Amino acid sequence: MRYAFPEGFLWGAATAAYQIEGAVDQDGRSPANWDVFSRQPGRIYNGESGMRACNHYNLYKEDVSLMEGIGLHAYRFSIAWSRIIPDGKGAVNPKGLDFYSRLVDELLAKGIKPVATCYHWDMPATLEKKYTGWKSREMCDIFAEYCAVLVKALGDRVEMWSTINEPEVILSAGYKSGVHPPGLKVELKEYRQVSHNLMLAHGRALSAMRAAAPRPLKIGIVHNSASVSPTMETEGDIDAARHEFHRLNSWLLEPLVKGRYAEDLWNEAGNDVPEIQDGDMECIGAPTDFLGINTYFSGLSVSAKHGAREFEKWYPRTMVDWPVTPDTLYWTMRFVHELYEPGDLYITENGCAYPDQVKEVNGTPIVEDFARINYLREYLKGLCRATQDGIPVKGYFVWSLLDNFEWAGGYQYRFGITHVNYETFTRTPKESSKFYSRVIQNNGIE
Ligand code: IFM
Repeated sequence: MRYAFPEGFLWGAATAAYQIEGAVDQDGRSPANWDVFSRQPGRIYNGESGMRACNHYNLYKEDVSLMEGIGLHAYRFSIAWSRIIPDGKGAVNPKGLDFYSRLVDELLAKGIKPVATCYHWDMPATLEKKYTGWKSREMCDIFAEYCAVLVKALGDRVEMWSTINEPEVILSAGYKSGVHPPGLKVELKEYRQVSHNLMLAHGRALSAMRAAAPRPLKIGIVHNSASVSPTMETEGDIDAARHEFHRLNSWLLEPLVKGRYAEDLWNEAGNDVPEIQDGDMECIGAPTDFLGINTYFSGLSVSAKHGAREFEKWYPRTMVDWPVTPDTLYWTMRFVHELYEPGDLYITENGCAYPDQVKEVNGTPIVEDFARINYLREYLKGLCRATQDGIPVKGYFVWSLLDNFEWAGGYQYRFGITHVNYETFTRTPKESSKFYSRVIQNNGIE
């Protein structure tokens, strides 16, 4: 059986600045919130940080060659704010911009489409300190200014942009569990205010980017969905799963597409709702060109009588202890499309972590990550089914091109289709990168 994707389907790989670049003191970059946070004892596994990471900042040409070898159509990367505007606002650092300009040129020279994210969790430390991150509404315009600088400089060559990566993780990890900067645990009302600020920052950035762009661009946002799949494909299970999906995702997603908060969730929030100013909702709900979804696993909504996201404990797990649930991409795309109708959709991240190791066979280093191949194959079958249902899924980005710094988890989790030796920075393509290469070549799965 062959699982064929629509013609023109965009196959890519994703990374993020702080997770791969290293070179934290180079070319005028100022300290980022993550540099400061990583230095605090007990924050990061093994006391690690992104200080060296994969040294992509200096090895970007090698990394683009790797991409070319795989046959990637597109590369999704993020931009380090502290390289571009070291003080957070005001003066632009030309050397910082120049790095991304060279990266983009290198990609284009190899026929790879650059896809840029303005904010994937790292901001200048001074900004975070002054405003306590996204707690302050003032951050919205400061962020918009930074995004406008980016499109002014790179918009002639980078057509596809997202403003913010995973608002939900920024909120839950930064302001609820405190395992990411700024390391806070705030009350629910304040939490919702931070959430509102973040969405407003997206809206303000969107309009500033459109105004500054040298040509029409495709601008969206990337949401990490809390996915839910029905256990059986009965009407009852599907309805229960859709309902649960709505409960878990609509607080952030409905304002984006409808310009208002979901009524049932708003009413349930009682007094813990954010303060909204005139014009906020129009700004948040301004039309985008696509919606990116990051998803790795789903909970199973067993049936209407359970009606909650549950995790089946006997499912196989990846190293991060996330269940392997191959239907995830199908149901996520279907529910997002049915509930929000956002137009073009992309899977902007999907993948898995295993403790991959390099071994030598006849003098050749190889990494036999067969569990990842299995994961990708089965998940992609689900995505293919979504395209066959007519859901407008336009592309897929595997997470990640490289093993990298997995935030509070440090370097223990290897998500890459390329192995990275963190001492020598040697890259070794894993067997999964060869599998992925064939998927791209065939535009489908055999
Ligand atoms: O590494 C992260 C990434 O930065 C955001 N999405 C999830 C990935 C895996 O945890």
